[in-house]
Amino acid sequence: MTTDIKAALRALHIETPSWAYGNSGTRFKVFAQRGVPRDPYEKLADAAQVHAHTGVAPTVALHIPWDKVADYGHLAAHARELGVGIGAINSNVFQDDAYMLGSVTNPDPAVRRKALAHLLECVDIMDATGSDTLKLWFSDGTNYPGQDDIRARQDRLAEALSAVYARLGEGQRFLLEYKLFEPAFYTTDVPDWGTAYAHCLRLGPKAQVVVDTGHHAPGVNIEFIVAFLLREGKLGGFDFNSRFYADDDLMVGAADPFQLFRIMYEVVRGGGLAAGVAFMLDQCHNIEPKIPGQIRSVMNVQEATAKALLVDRDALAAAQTGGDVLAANAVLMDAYNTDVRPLLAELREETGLAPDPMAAYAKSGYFEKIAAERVGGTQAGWGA
Ligand code: LRH
Ligand code: MN
Repeated sequence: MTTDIKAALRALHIETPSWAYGNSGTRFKVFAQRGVPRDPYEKLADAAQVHAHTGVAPTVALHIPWDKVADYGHLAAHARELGVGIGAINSNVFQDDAYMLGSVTNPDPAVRRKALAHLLECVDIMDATGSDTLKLWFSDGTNYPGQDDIRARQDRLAEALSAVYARLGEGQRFLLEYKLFEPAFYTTDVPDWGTAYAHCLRLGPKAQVVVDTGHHAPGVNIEFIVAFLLREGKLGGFDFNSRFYADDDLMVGAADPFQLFRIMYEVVRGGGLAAGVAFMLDQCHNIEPKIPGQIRSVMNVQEATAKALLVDRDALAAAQTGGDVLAANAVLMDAYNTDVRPLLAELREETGLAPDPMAAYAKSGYFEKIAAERVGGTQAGWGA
């Protein structure tokens, strides 16, 4: 049992987002922090620290144009030298003035062509970096009833998605991300898993859904969505974070570790650990130090996964089949209430890592080094 669990945990692959290493905030304030990267190369160097201390964060998601460089092949080679790889390429059709009334759903065909051109450019960047995943999130929506035709916008969205789908090469896929609201406050054109799923189903196997854990209405049972999409072969990945209210983008597992456990249990139960599901973090460390924030987040996913792997499936199945509600619930709670930190510390030591990645990073002196070196220039953030 433990050997298999350890093998599954060793194979866990958590992707960190380049933008988590830059400055981030809210409309009220973006707080600058010392040592923040000034370019994608420095972001990769910080991401490599997270992998060096956890052993399970070998790829980094890029966001275009935040991570725009002259030579993407050179950036990918630099990543390899650092011991990491380029993961999902994230498109950005939410920060250009042209997109005020939408990007691919905009009433103006010229704006739609501009947005589609960016999405296709992102596939070119996948080719140049060796990435096999394009992540599509559309801020598109409306703020007032009547502002635009809900059905016509779906037609425009479907047209753009078909064009991107047709451009995908061998072994490439796109993940369509949904979000209930924000920045639009009346309709959002991809507001929920059903809309994303329907578009992906119509397109084909290279189109899957990404579940951002901060993108649901309060009270939505996310693990049900996970179980359903896995069963359909349409769960492409996660944008992990946590929230108390809306799209807070806090550290995954920080606000609701039990929810993360329930989600990872459905992943384990549905064979999602070996189904090409991308476990990506999508977070903003507005007030906490960035690299330790990512290390803690990776550890939170590891702990939730270890607990999910500890569920006694036979006892659970017996209780479920026997209709023994309390026994079935107890099986899951036993796993959740198990302290898996000693198991993970042991696993790290067995793979030559320090048992406590947070302590190891703090002792490494890396922060002091980058804080001293990274003076001047423009710190990275959510601006191009
Ligand atoms: C939108 C989102 C999307 C990203 C952005 C950084 O809220 O979750 O995944 O492009 O955050
Ligand atoms: Mn996201």
